[in-house]
Amino acid sequence: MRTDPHRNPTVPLTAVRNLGILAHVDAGKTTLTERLLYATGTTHKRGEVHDGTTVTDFDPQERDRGITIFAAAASCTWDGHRINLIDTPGHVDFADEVERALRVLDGAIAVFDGVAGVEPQSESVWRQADRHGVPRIAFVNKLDRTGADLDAAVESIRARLHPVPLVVQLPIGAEDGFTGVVDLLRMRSVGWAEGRDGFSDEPVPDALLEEARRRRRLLEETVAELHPAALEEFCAESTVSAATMRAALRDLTRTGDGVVVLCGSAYRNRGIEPLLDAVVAYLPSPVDVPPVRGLDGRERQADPAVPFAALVFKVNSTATGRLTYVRVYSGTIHKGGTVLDAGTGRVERIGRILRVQADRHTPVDVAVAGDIVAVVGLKAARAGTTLCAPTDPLVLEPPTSADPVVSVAVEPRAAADTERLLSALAQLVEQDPSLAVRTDSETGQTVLSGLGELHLEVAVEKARRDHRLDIAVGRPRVAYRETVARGVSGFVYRHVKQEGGAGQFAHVVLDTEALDDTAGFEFRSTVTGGHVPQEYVRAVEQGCRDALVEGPLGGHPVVGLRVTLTDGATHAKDSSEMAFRTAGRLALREALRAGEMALLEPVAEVTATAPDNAVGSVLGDLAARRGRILGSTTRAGTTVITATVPLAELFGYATRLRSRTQGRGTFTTRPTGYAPAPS
Ligand SMILES: Nc1nc2c(ncn2[C@@H]2O[C@H](COP(=O)(O)OP(=O)(O)OP(=O)(O)O)[C@@H](O)[C@H]2O)c(=O)[nH]1
Ligand SMILES: [Mg+2]
Repeated sequence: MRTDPHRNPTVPLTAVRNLGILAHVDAGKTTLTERLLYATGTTHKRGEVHDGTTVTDFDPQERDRGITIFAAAASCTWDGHRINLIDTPGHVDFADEVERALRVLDGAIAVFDGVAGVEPQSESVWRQADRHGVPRIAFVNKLDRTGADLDAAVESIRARLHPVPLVVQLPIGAEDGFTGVVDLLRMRSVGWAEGRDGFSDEPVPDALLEEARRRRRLLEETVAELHPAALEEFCAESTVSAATMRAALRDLTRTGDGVVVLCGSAYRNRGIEPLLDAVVAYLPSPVDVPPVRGLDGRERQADPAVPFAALVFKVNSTATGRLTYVRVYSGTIHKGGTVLDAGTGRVERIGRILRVQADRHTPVDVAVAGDIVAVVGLKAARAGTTLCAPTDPLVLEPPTSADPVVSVAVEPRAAADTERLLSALAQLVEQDPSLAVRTDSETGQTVLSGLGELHLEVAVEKARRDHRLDIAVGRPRVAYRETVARGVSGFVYRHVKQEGGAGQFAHVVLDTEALDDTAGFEFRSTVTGGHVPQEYVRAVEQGCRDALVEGPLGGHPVVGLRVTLTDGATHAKDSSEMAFRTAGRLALREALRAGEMALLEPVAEVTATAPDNAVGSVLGDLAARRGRILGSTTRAGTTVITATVPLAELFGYATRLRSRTQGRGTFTTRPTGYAPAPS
């Protein structure tokens, strides 16, 4: 029976599934989300991305651009379970939005394009999910497309992502003639008819029986190899029952040793109901995942009766007020109740609690462990803030955010709008922690930084639209770093101030050297004989960290450096932590100047696809952009080229690739860190 999720707030925790939809850009996440909502009776018409009518791509820019930019939540009910979904963006510039969503999910559907298989960003989000220990099932989408091939996609999952694929369906028909699947667990044929809702469930047609039996056998053998109970049954009975298989597949999903693979076509509405069954059967509920742990190591069970703890993963200012999206991990909150914002240390009142359906919200009175809701009334909470019971504080680990690598100067076209622009930018940064705003100390310009060209373009456009501002945007620039090319040893620095009053005395001796980890900073002390007491050593380290902010080459942050404090001296009266911190800062600044520094620039891995006749031209262009070709593969008249290219050379690449390939080329990028820049 179809039920309204909002009227069914009291499903037991074991029947809740919090899951994300993850994939490379354009794999079909939003379309799939749309179909999941439709199949569960949550919506009554099927929206399309290209018409701008989907539930989760509701932002005007998402509708205009046809891509997902912001993670959006929606929920539906299936077979007595409440499924809370988060549709995530696939474009790499919004990877931080995915990171924040992953932090609060218990499971995920990884979507793959049935033609392309595993694409670069699917690999990246897969690794992100690995890092968060989020169990997944795979959905190979777009089987209706010309060239779609489930087996090839499965092989690319095995080769590039490494879990053992556990394929539980056999497609019936191919490409335009793809009409259904054989369910290899139940050995039934499931079919979908054009233009009709629901599905047929019939015996496997004779023509497919042999192939279906072969694949079922293969699945049994693979599962038996990985799962002791399945192995036992397989040895005793020389087959594995559907019930044992289901239990084994659930276990393997949770451990990540295997990944259940289903297939279908979201666009054609095929394969959706079996996917919902698989979500319920294999993905964990909030009580199946390990309890959350505070930074102090204390654990909290997913239990409505224990003290409240929740993590904020998104903040959004809307016309109706400031919405704070939270995942409740433990306890219960009531409308009108109070919570402690662990970030500010202030107790705040929960004005309202909303169950979120993309851009529509339904007020509810309570939210319990396992829920994902939005709350109104919190003033300062940001993505990453912990909310907890004032009587029982706990701080959860916040999601990490990547460092901005691209920046643009922004200014209002009308000088009178300066204040409004600054407050619009402040609001953007508050909602998206991977954006940063600063004033350039040399030019006085306001500089907005983010993760990529598109990220900044979207941010500026949002400020334009939401605040009706006319904004001029400068050329994008990349963020450089500085590192040590040649260190110094035994660098002596004396910080002495002794005119009147309390003086300052700190004497330090430093070595500097390059670190293999080009992103890191290491500090150690080899001082002997108590020449520098421990608390002053710490102060020197702090001072060195202060100095890392601006390197000698161009004021860029310094990375890839090890500093060793080898000796020093104190003064009985005039030494202090402050004096040693200052000495550490000035000593390192001078030591870096005395050695040799190198400039580093951000580099990205580019994966470009081009029709065979344009490959030469695309390669030539990449070379002109200081690209280093890593490899290329050709399949069905299309060549996929991978190369590393300095980010600074990639501005405007989309337009160039389009013109060199008559609009048929596509590309994606993935940041890979920093590399030496030409001087
Ligand atoms: N042929 C075919 N096209 C599909 C299918 N699923 C999605 N598409 C189309 O693929 C395009 C991208 O779909 P989206 O649902 O926006 O993909 P997405 O993964 O949400 O993309 P981003 O959010 O931008 O990363 C749209 O034009 C869809 O209509 C499918 O099963 N078959
Ligand atoms: Mg999308």
